[in-house]
Amino acid sequence: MSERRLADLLAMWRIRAFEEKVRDLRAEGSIVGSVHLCIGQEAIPVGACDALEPEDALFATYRGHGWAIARGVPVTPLFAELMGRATGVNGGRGGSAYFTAADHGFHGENSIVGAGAPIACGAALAGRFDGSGRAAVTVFGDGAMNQGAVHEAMNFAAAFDLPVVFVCENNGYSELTPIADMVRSDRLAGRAAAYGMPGHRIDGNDAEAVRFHMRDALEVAREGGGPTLLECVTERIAGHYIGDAETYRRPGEMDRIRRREPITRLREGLLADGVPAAEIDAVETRARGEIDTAARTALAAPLADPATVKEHLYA
Ligand SMILES: Cc1ncc(C[n+]2csc(CCOP(=O)(O)OP(=O)(O)O)c2C)c(N)n1
Ligand SMILES: [Mg+2]
Repeated sequence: MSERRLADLLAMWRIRAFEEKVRDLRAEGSIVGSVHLCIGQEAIPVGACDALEPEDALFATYRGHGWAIARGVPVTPLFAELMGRATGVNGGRGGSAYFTAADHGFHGENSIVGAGAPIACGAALAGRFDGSGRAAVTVFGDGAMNQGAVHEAMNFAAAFDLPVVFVCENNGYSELTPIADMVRSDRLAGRAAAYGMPGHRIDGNDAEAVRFHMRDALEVAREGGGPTLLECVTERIAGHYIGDAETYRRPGEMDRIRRREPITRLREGLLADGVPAAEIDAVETRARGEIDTAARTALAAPLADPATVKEHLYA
């Protein structure tokens, strides 16, 4: 039992160490452009991706680095992508918010809020015709729940019994606006009933809880039972974007968030179960070592050649 949780801890540390390194690289100018970190939200991709099969299609948002890593995208070409290097997963053309890695079932980030949901319906529908048995997973935020495209996708998936899992990362904010200013009821999973599909509000800071519900939802989906909405309640420790002054935080909010964030909580659980502190801390050291090496390797690679700028363009 503690093996599984130590594996979750390593997977979460890989994402956190990656994100912290990205923050440093952005500050020193090795990464340019808009960057959104998922620090604090790591348990959702770690639990969810564990339940996916290689042929399943995942659609993430601009806050998608953690989902790519959990899906198995190697971190060296991922760093390289964010740094605009020729060795990046998309040759440095996608950057932080638009990369894709179809070889790993990661069908892209998307900076249009809620845009992944209808695309996931298309992937699921295509799977019905090509016989692949593929399920599709679309990830979006609490703010995206108010986008028309997400409503349309949920209704479409339900009406056609499509194998789609709608994963809402409810971190309580849309950019700088708290959810209480956006909706009258913040129980977002309850909306699933309106589409005739199951909806579950779960602890998004607990990878095991996410894995359990994801497995269940995928099983239903693969058996022809249609879509499920999983509202994963979490909190981001970083700002909305790098440079966000976070003046909207209430007094004591960050202290509360840090006490219940997934890595701290899992560490405390492992300690309570008698796992030695040295063994737990070695997990962080290992993850940071891997990430440092990957970042150094990526940084040493050549930048994308401007002469190739017109390649892969279709008009
Ligand atoms: C269609 C569209 N509207 C508005 C924006 C600007 N925008 C970027 S992120 C964001 C907030 C989305 O919040 P949420 O869905 O909760 O995701 P989070 O950033 O919290 O992960 C907004 C409004 C956008 N990118 N696309
Ligand atoms: Mg949000």
